[in-house]
Amino acid sequence: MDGALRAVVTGASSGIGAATVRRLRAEGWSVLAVARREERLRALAAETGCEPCPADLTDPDDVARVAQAAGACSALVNNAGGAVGTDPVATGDPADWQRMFDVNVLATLRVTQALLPALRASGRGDVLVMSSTAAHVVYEGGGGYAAAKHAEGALARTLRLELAGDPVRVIEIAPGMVRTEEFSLNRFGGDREKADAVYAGVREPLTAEDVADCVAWTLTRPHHVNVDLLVVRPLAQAAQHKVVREP
Ligand code: 8X3
Repeated sequence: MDGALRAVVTGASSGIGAATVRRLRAEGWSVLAVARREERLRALAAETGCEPCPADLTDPDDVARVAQAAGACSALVNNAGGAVGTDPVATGDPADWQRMFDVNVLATLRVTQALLPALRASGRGDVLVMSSTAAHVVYEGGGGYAAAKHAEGALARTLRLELAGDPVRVIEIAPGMVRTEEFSLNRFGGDREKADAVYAGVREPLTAEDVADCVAWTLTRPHHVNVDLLVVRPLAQAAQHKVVREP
């Protein structure tokens, strides 16, 4: 691994983001870890040697600070995001939908715009977008999240077209069921019982480390190899609605 490689990872304070920071650091990357929660970032920095960069990606000034701190980087892992609620479209709260657009789509847009000059200048840049299987299929109660993730996927595909000829790959990873400490808990407003029910009886949902492994694999292919889209699900989830649950 070229010691000069430097990545920016957003949503780095937990779950897939934190696992990605650990994995890239273990592979010798220099990593700027971005998230809102400073204490968690500091702990991750003490553990891995990443550089913590506390920031709220819905704030343009914070995004400008991230770009400043990133300096000469070659990879951006747009991992920040999340789901809010499981209401049907008929009764969904527009504020939840707005929040999901802000943290998934607009955060990715802002950070990508801010870092593109550096990624281009690296001569071997990567914009990785952590979408979801919800970027490709819809399901009942997932309207707002699927709409935001579809938009994030559209951003990635459009950007790939617009960057044709530039030395910047655009990679989308779309994970299905991943059991992390916070994704479902946040979605259900902290209701542990509802969050746990998502994974009830499912043998081996994906872990954050499984997805970090995908991130590392896509980023470390020879640079002429662009993994456009990597869909990854646990073996127990044959499709969004086809989940094997053991009693
Ligand atoms: C998470 C996958 O199935 O909850 O991005 O939409 S799902």
